[in-house]
Amino acid sequence: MAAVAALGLNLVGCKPKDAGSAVSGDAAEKVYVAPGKHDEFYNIVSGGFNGQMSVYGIPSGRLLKIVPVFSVFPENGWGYSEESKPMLNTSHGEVPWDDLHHIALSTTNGEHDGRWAFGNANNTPRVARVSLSSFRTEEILELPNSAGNHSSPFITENTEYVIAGTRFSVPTDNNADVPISTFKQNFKGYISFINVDKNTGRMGIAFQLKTPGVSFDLARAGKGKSHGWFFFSTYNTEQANTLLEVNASQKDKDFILAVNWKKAEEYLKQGKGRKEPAKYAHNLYDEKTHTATSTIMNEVITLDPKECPGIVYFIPCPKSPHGCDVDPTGEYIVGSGKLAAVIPVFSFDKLQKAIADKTFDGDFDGIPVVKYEAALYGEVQKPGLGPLHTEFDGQGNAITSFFVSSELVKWNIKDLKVLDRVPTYYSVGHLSIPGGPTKKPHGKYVIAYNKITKDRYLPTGPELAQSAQLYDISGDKMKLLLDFPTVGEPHYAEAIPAALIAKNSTKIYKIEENGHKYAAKGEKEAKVVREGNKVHVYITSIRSHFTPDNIEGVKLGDEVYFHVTNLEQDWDVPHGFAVKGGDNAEILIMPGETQTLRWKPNRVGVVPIYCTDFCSALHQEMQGYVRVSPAGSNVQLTWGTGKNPVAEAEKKVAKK
Ligand code: K7E
Ligand code: CUA
Repeated sequence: MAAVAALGLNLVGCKPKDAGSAVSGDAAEKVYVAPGKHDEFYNIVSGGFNGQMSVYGIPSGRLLKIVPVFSVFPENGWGYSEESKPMLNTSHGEVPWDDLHHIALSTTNGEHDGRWAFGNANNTPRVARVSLSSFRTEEILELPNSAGNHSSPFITENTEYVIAGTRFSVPTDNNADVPISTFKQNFKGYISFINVDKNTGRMGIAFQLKTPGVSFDLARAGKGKSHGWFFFSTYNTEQANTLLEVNASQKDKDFILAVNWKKAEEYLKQGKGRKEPAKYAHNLYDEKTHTATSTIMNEVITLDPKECPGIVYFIPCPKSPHGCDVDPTGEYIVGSGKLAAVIPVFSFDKLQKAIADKTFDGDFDGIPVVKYEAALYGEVQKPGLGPLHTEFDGQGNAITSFFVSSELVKWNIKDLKVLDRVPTYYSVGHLSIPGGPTKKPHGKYVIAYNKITKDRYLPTGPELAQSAQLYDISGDKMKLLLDFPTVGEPHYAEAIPAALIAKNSTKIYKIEENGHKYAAKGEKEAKVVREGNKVHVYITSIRSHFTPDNIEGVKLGDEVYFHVTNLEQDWDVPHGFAVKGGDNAEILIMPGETQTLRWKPNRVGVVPIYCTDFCSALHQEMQGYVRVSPAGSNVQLTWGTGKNPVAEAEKKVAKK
C-alpha cells in the first residue's frame, strides 16, 4: 500500500513556484482583437465529458460556437429533433452522451485542408466527422470489439484513414462471456482503420487489427518518409485486469506499437482479412433531406498480425507512455512516459534498420520487440515531471506538456537540449500549436489545456471552468499572453488558420433544394395531416409568424409532429420552435431547413407555441396556439394563419 500512496502523491500536480506571475507588458496588445475584427485562427477544442466540440478564436480566446457531437444539446435540439435522433443511435440503442477527448483536422499531403474535424467517443466507442463548412456533425460511426475509444481519432497524411485504438482490451464481441481473470488468453486490443471518402468524407471500417491485449492510449501517423506507418503508445503491457494504478506500473518499460499499414493493405488484397460478425451503427446526416439515418452493420474485417508478418512491431518505451507524437519530418517519434524521467525520441530510419537486421529483444505475445537502443535516437534528459504530450513549432523544436511539474518545456529535436520552460496554471494536459501535428506547423502560439484551475478566475462554487492558456512562441522564450475559460473539459484541440475555413462557411440552405419528406417550401404548402393518431403539422416560419399559427382538432392520445420549415434565405436568421409542456427541447431551424419536434400532449387545453430565437423586432409576436381536445371529441382538424383562421377553415370544411 505504501507504494500506492507514494505513487498517488507523485501524480497529483503541484503548483509552480511563481504561480500568478505577471504577464509581459505587451501581452494585451497581442491578444486584442478589436471589435468587428476577426481572429487569426479557429481553435477546435474537444469538450471532454460534455461530449461536444467548441470553437474559439485565437488569439482572443473568444468562444464562437459549441458543436454538439455525441451529447444531446437542448440549445439547438441536437438529439431531440426527429432528424438528429438517429445520429445518437448505437448497437446499444440511443446513447445520449459521451466523452470526447481528441480532435483530428483533415489533412491533404500532411497539411490542414480545412474540410473536416474528427472526434472520438471515449465511452461507447464511436468516431464522428464534423463539417467545417456547416459546423455540424455529419457522421458517427460506432466501433465494434472496442471499449474506451481513447487512442482515437488520428489521421494519416491524406486522411486515407482515421484510426481508433481501444483503451480497454476486451474479449471479442462474439466471444464475450469469459471470466475476467482470463485476460491474457481472451482479451484483445483492437485498432480500427476507418477509411474516409476523398470527396464526401464518408467513413467505413476498412479493417480492424487484432493485437495482443494491452491498452492503447494515443497515436500519430507517420508522415513524409514514415507515411505508411502508424505509432501507438500502449500501457498495461503487464496485462493486469485489476488495480491498474499499481499493477500496470510494474514494468520499467511499456511499448510503442509501430504498424505498417501499407503492408496491412497488401495482406488485405491477398485475402488475409477475416470477415467476422459484429454489430455497430453507422449514422449519417444528409444535408439535402436535413435528416439523419442510422444503419446497423453486421460484419467487420479483421487482420491478425500473427498471420501477417511484418505489419506490427513493439518498441520499448519508458514508462506508462501517454502521448506518442511524430515530428513534421516524420523521422522522430516522441514517447512521453507519464512515470518516466526522460523523453525518449525514436528514429524512423533506425527503426527500419533494426527491423531489417532483426535487432529484436524477443517477442511479446508473438509480436517482435525491437531493441530499445536500436530504435532510439536519444533521450531528453531532465525535462520535467510527468511528460504527457508533444507538439512541434516547425522551427525544429518540440514543446512537451508536463502534468506533474505543471509546465511547458521547449526542446530542440536534433540535439535534445532543453531550451526554455514556462509554468502553466495548473497541471497542463494536452497542448496545441496551430498545425502542430502536421507537416507544416503554423506556429506562432501554443495553447495549454489545463486540468486544474483553482484561483485563476472568480470562484463559482465547487466546480470551476477548465482553463486554457495562450503563449507566444514566436521568440526564443515562450511568453504567457492570456487565460481563457473553456466549456466541458478540453483534452486535445487543434488550431487552423481562419483563411482555410471562413470562406467556405455555409450561410443558408437553399429552400428549393430542401428534400425533406415533410418540408413546406412556401406558406401555401403548410397543412396539417392526420394519420391515425399521428398528426403531421407542415409548418413554416418567416419573420415574424408561423403558418399555421392556430391549430384545432388535436386530441389526447395523439402524437403531434411539428415539421418546421424555415423559409428565410438570409444568413443568420434561424427561427426556434418550442411547445409548452413538451418533454424534449426546442428545435432551432436554419434558413431553408426543416426540423421536427415530436410532442405528445398530456392534458386538454390551448397550448402555446413560439419562436425561441430573437429574429426580428416582432420576434415576441412570433407565436401561435394549438387546441387539444379530449380523446374522442368531434372537434374538426383545422388550421390557418390570419383573420380567425380556424373559423375560416371550418367554413371551408363545411362547404365540402
Ligand atoms: Cu486528456 Cu489525450 Cu484523454 Cu492526455 S488525454 S491529457
Ligand atoms: Cu422567429 Cu423569433
